[in-house]
Amino acid sequence: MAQQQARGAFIVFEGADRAGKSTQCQMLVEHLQAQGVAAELWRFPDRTTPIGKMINSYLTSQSDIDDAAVHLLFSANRWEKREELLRKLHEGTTLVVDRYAYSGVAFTAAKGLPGLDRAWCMAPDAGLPAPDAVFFLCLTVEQAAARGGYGEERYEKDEFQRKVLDQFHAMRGSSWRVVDASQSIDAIQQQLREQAAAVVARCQRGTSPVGKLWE
Ligand code: NYM
Ligand code: MG
Repeated sequence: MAQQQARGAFIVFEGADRAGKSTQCQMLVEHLQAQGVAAELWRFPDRTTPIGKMINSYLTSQSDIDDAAVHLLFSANRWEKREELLRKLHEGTTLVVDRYAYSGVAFTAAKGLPGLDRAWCMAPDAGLPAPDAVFFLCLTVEQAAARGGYGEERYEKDEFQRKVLDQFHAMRGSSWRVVDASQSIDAIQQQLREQAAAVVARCQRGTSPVGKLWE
């Protein structure tokens, strides 16, 4: 029988822009650390790497990159972090990750370009480590708009966000926990803490190896 090994949990936050992911991720990591759980906050795109710098320049409209090519850069940005991500998990560190491959698929597929359908968008991420849980912060475009204007980055427009949301909903799987992001920050955080505690405990028991996308 394979030896059971305790490891950190891989928790991903997804949702459209302005759903509150970054705030909630930050609060969850601080809470876990206060509970004595080794935990780190990660985010994709990781804009600090050379690939991430190209992505940042695209998102801030300092450069134009072909839609297929930039999709592959977002994916490559996850692949280049794969080894470190797995190492951290196996060292026992829980990773709370602000966006992952689901954003990659949703944002490109939402463009509705010929040839870049959902299956094409999913292909480059196949085989990446799969998260143990996806927390989907669910907010309608109207609710997001009521929070004030979007930022200045590419994709931050109502019509496009609506298409992104449709893509997220089409991808929702059984490991997704859908959280109503229109609640108060504290109410949302409370639910996330309970869900995260269960996932962290399951991974600490060492009975669930890290899976692979899109299995
Ligand atoms: N985004 C993010 C993508 O288009 N593809 C991806 O693979 C990922 C991870 O980048 N509007 C988009 C979604 C966001 C933008 O993300 C920047 P953030 O979380 O606002 O820094
Ligand atoms: Mg943003």
